[in-house]
Amino acid sequence: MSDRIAVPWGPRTPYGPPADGAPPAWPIRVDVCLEEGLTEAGVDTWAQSASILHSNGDAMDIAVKDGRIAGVRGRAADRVNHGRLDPKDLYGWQAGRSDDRLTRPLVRKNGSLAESDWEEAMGRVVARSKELLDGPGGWGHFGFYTSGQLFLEEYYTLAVIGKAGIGTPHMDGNTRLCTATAAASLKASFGTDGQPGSYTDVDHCDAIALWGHNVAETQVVLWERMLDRRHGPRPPAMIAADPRDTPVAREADVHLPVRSGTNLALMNALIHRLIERGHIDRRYVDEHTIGFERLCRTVEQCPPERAARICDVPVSAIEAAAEILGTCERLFSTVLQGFYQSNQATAAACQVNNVHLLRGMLGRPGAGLCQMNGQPTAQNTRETGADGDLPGFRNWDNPSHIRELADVWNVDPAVIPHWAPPTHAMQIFRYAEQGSIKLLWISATNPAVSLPDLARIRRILAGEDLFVVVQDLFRTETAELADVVLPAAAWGEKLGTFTNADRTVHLSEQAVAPPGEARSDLDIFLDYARRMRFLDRDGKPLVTWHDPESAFEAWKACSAGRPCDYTGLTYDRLRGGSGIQWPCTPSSPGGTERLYTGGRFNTDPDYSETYGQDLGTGAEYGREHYAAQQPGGRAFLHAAPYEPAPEATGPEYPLLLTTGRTVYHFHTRTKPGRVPRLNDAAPGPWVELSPADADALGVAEGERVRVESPRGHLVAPARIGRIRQGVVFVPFHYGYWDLAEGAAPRAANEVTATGWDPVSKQPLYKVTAVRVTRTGG
Ligand SMILES: Nc1nc2c(c(=O)[nH]1)N[C@H]1C(S)=C(S)[C@@H](COP(=O)(O)OP(=O)(O)OC[C@H]3O[C@@H](n4cnc5c(=O)[nH]c(N)nc54)[C@H](O)[C@@H]3O)O[C@H]1N2
Ligand SMILES: Nc1nc2c(c(=O)[nH]1)N[C@H]1C(S)=C(S)[C@@H](COP(=O)(O)OP(=O)(O)OC[C@H]3O[C@@H](n4cnc5c(=O)[nH]c(N)nc54)[C@H](O)[C@@H]3O)O[C@H]1N2
Ligand SMILES: [Mo]
Repeated sequence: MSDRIAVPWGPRTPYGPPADGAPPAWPIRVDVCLEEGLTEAGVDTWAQSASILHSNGDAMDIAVKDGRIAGVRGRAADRVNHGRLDPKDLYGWQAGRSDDRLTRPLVRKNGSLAESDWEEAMGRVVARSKELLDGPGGWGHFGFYTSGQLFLEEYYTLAVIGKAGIGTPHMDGNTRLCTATAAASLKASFGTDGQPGSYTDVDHCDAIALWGHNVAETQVVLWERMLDRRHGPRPPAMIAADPRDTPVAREADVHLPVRSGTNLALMNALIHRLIERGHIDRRYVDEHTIGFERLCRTVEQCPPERAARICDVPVSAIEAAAEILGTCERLFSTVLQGFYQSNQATAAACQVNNVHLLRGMLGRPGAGLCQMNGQPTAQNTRETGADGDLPGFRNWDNPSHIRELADVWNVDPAVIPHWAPPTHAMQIFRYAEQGSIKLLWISATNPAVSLPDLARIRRILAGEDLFVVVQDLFRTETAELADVVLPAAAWGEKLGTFTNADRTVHLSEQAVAPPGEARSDLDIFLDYARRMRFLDRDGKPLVTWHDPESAFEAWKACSAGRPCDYTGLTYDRLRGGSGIQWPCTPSSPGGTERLYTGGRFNTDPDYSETYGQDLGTGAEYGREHYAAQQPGGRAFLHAAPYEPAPEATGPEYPLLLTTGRTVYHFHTRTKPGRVPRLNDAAPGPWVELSPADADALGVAEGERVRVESPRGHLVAPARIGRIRQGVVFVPFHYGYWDLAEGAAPRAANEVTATGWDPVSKQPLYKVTAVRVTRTGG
């Protein structure tokens, strides 16, 4: 195998677009990584699974040797990766074997965490829950903050517990930080969540546009598919919008190095040109969309010359991008954090939807769009309603959707919180800060490193009156602040399903036993439901399932008739071959490659997941206003003018900090930080500065610098180059669990601000005003 640390993308396997009707021609390349000395022939058993370290959904088999996970091998038969794996997946399995896994529950005694057992730990959680639920305030005291990394069955169980057992609207996932804008923009434009496109669009397209998506480092195998097309016959053109000189930007034909926070100006200018040049499919627009006139009026105000000034990019680059977008025949776009975590996130993401609607670039091979996910199972958090959504992409404001859920769960509709939008994560932490939330249950996420303004988050979690439950694999920065810590089984130690960013559902088998007394998240939630005696309206147990497969069957019933219909899937159907894309029903058992093939969208008021929001303020419109527009299956062309980001630079904080990822690490590094090959590849954070800014500051390559905002500071060595002037980049992966006590702060979120997009409520991690100074180190 080639050195995938040195060259993360491995060797090229070029290919061209298939002839019409022919299957995708992307060659198979099976990547394998086994522990030293082990060969494939020596493996005892293989357990089918898929990647849990990004949303691409790369399928793999887990090698088991002597009862331990001993490596991985890509699955050649899978539609997503044709056998390929990325560096994190090749080595990441080693983290589960780390000798500092949590193996027993911990409870806080006399101020510090002490080893305990399940009886005592769950006893404490249940006692506090009952006390709060039976007292004044009831459900209002509960907050649940979960993940994009559990399995579908676990989220669905949690959603039922929260929404029908306790009846609290205060439930969200870290998906709020991750893909809330994907969901919000899909709902706004197309009526419901769900990716229209498919990865096979890469095989067919003649242009690829990457909007704030460093796919080379964050979805390595998808990037390999793109690169292989670029190296084959009839390669697609490529556009990248990113303030940094990423591997994607270097490969692209047109790089738009926008000043962070100005995406909407760029998009409005591109659409301005498309309309002006007549590069639109007028028939598609007339038949399948609403809002064209208003969009024209809005983008009229933003010609490329104006956007060039706002974004600080050459007009010629905007013109070149508009030419590709306007003349290609099959456009595939992906959007991610450079848009979702930046200024005017939902409004900007909706403009990418608009480009596709204006050009009729949806629902055909090669003409597709992915409002990407980041985390491996974020799609499931959203579809099961373990976040601020209702299960099955139902609309909280539609009483008949609430009745459907009440019927599925056999509860009174009044129990299900639906009198206001569900509480988003940033608001949950605010309620905890103010004291109305008194029990916060955090599963599979590490907010003490990943939320903005960490000093504030630490203060909230450490608050005397807040009872914090943390369910994790390791003793994280967040676990250190908990009252009860529950040890969870990891990927490979439990059974379940999850769905990637192009709607492909994979089964993940249990390969080995969890360490010590660790239990699957599903078993923990089921145990809680039993102890709390949650009942349905006939006095029978509310949660009627007892294991992953019965939970999956329960979910299928809830998904029936909705866009994410799973009724045609079974565990057995997911075994052996490839993952399958939803919707999958008994009448479409092979799944569905693309949504909206006929130009009919999910916007009917009886079906849609939303009644619409104002893009500028997030205000909810309500059914009357929505229905009056008579969407009837047409998509919305949303329009909004550019407004500058709330975080403005000035004399005191003259630079813009943007944060993000490196190919070798995953989030707060609880896994790759424990894998020597990955950790050694990027052992600590750094500060990327443009040569001009470094010069002005007198900073040399490698010199330790201080990055500071009114919230806090971090210290890390400078890396000069590969970023536009005025913008500074710091990876957000590095917290404190493996840092010596007394060392200088190094987490990017010491500096970032509490602020979010008005529509999606996704935090604004990509635009923070800072100053950078020399430390003399
Ligand atoms: N290696 C690795 N892969 C991962 C993950 C990981 O932690 N590590 N995490 C997974 C998850 S959960 C997610 S959400 C995805 C995220 O995947 P990406 O979105 O690709 O990753 P980021 O590095 O957060 O941001 C992407 C780019 O946005 C650019 N950017 C910053 N501000 C702006 C702006 O205002 N406008 C534009 N146009 N661009 C801007 C940054 O320079 C950065 O290169 O990755 C997934 N895959
Ligand atoms: N500044 C800045 N901040 C950011 C971002 C950014 O770009 N910039 N990106 C944001 C984004 S997109 C994301 S997704 C978040 C990620 O932020 P987090 O979700 O906080 O990051 P992780 O390190 O993935 O945390 C997941 C936790 O779950 C645990 N875990 C893993 N598997 C399991 C399991 O099966 N069961 C249980 N119970 N626990 C498990 C892991 O050990 C880990 O502690 O960070 C956000 N924060
Ligand atoms: Mo994410």
